[in-house]
Amino acid sequence: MEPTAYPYIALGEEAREDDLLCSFRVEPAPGISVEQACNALAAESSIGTWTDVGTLPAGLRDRLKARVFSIEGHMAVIAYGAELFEGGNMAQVYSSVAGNIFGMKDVARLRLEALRFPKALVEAFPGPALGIPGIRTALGVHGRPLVGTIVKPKIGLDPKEQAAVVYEAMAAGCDVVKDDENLTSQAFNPFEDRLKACLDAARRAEDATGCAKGYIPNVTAPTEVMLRRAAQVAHLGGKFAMVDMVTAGWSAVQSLRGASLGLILHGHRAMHAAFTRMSDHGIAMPVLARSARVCGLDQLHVGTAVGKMAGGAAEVQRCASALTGTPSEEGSGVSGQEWGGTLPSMPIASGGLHPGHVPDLVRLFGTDVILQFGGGIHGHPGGTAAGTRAARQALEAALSGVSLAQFARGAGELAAALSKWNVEA
Ligand code: RUB
Ligand code: CA
Repeated sequence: MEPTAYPYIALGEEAREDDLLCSFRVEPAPGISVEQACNALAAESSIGTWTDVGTLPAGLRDRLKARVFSIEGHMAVIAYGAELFEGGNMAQVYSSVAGNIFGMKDVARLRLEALRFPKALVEAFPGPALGIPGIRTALGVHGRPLVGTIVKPKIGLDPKEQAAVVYEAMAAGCDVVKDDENLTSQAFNPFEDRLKACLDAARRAEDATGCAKGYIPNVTAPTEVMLRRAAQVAHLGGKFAMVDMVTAGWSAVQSLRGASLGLILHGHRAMHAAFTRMSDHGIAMPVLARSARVCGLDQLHVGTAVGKMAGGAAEVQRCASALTGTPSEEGSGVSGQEWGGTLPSMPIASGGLHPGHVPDLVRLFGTDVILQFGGGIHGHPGGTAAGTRAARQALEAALSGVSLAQFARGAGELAAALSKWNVEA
């Protein structure tokens, strides 16, 4: 074989079935060619370093090195052999293919656009314990999106006040009610007191409505504390637990999943936009969504396209299909993923939503989605219960193909919501 200045470049080679594939957008630093940058990326993200080392025999390098097998403009695809990865260790995967490389001087900008796990690696993780079918069974809701709310204010209420909001929203028609991402166990609202009060509220709402309800407590904390809190949720008969998956980290998520408590695990993604938002640097959100499903989150925030948070329809749909998709729906190559027996996770649309957005959301997501309104329920002029009814009315309208304006003629809460949030109907 011809010695080459760029031993990690293997243009034209085929990827192997059991390779982990990454598609990167690469913007080399001034004076660096794209080949040189890609070579450096492939080396650093697999087995190499900045210079030749005598401790790396050529045979070992050739067996384990990552291979850049395609470069088209700024886009490069790198293949990593399965041997490079430890089964069931997502932190190790990210430390490899999404680690040091983002800080290398050879690249001015670098974005991991897509990541395909080899099937055997997917199967080395547990995946969701319950997934979409388990969520639907637990709540007894089939054939329509779930409706949920985040208690607002984000933080500040005491356990009794929090539970009163939980009850009001559930009794009026919310399937699930959750804590906000920065509510954990502050002095004004200790976790255990809140958990007991809110699970009691959920039970009372179940009795009042005859429908199953889910309170989603945020258990995010240092891992051992988080696991204690989650165990307490299960012990007290809760159905869900929420983890802030980015701030807590993949290993925390995996530990929660590994505890096998029988809970539906809700992933909030606070902080993701620090590295998902820029189109030329960071990690694309669908990569996180796919990884979250692999790790075993049952449901995950993926954006809304129409609400207050950044992220357009194409990105949101890619995230949703990473959670729910089968290989044929996800495409082939780096964009396709073999899922084996891994259950689908439920996408959550949340962030700045109000009832006026519902028809667009149903068009975007179909029925496998949780529509989650915070301000868009509690900010209703008639309060939480009226806001919940308005959201359910909007959903009924959208599912029956009736315009919101028309439906609102016989639904006062929806009419008030459309007027408050200036929905042109
Ligand atoms: C939404 C909310 C969530 C956002 C985060 O409240 O509390 O934290 O969903 O965004 P509100 P994303 O409905 O009042 O805006 O889901 O995009 O991560
Ligand atoms: Ca929030």
